Amino acid sequence: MTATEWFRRDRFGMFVHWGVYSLAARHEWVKSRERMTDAEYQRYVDRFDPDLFYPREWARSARAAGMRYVVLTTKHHDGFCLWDSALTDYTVANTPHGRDLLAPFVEACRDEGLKVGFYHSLIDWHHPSFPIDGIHPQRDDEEAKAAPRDISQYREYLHGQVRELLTRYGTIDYLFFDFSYPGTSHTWGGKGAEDWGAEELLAMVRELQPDILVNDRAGIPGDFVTPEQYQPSGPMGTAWEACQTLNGSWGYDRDNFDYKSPELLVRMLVDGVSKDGNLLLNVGPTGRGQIDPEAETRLAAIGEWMRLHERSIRGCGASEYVAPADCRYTQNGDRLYLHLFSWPFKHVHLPELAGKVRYAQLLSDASEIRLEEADPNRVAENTQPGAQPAGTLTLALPVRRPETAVPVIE
Ligand code: H79
Repeated sequence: MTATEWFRRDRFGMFVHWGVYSLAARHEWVKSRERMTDAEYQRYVDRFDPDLFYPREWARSARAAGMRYVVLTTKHHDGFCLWDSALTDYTVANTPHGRDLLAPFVEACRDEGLKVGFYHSLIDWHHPSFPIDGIHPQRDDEEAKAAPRDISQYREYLHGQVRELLTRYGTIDYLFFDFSYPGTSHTWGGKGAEDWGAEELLAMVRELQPDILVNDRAGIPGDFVTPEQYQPSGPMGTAWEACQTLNGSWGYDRDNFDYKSPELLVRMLVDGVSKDGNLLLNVGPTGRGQIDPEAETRLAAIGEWMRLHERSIRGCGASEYVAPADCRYTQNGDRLYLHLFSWPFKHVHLPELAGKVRYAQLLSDASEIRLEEADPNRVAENTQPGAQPAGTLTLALPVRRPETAVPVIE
């Protein structure tokens, strides 16, 4: 199986944003938002002691939710490293916890049969050679801005750290670089492929991990695209993945209760698969290392849905047929799954499917759904309201929506 094959089959992964910003508990951009100096931010580094870090529990939660890969932030924009890098002291080794977090994470994922992904920030708000631009925490510090900063030194550091990540932990299946922001240089002092040495960086990545999948945010094409909008881009057939938060923040955000409902999260997954895409759904564990109950509740609810409907997600992709309003099709071979985002009254009419369907059933309980095809000779003369055009297949649904229902038709 090629790398892209597992990715397209699995469809659903867990994103984990975790670092010293989890202690601030008010968004992973807190250092930039509040324009903190390194000295001010140090209070979190000095107190990072995740005594409830049980990666096996993360992996079990992911698996139970129907996810098949997990992507952890090795370093976010704040520059703090979750592993004991030889290239900086700004790591977990110099916190009260004092030891590498990536090895136990990778092992836990492997033990639970999950693919392993690393997120690595291209942006670095700690490295002394990273130029201060419009999103940097020190953007108002004239003295800091006046000092020369040579990005080539940062580039070397970036490449060296990625080499560590891809040589110390065995096979890594997936790499998410984040992010390039070229073309807006007047306001933001944008950065892109040349700053990161992206061509050379990707060549090294592929040499060290020949089967790895790399995203497209280093400013040059990768193996899949990561659109910010919930809409794929690129030529037909391009693998893509939407990454989404549970509550609008990636890092643990204690006072934010703006959570998406489990129903909405399932729809996001379905909508993506119906367009041939993946969903990487984020959790932000607490500074102690736990996925909080609000997040766990949602993962469990998605898992309950997946228990009954996994077949309409895993191994599925877009259908050649166009789904009716408020519906999505996902398809696997000759199995077509009709996801109803709202429950119609008694009937759902499927254009173009007359004569093409042998059998239909509810996926949740395997109960038969009866098919109705209008007599083609009568269709032409029927001009009553609600008349369906020739070629339409009608499914006779129960009037009341069953608890969870995805009709499947073959
Ligand atoms: O890690 C998560 C976020 O912290 C990080 N990517 C996800 C996976 C992320 N945060 N914000 N963004 C990505 C996009 C930010 C865009 C903007 Fe801008 C920042 C818009 C305005 C300020 C980019 C930089 C465009 C102009 C400057």
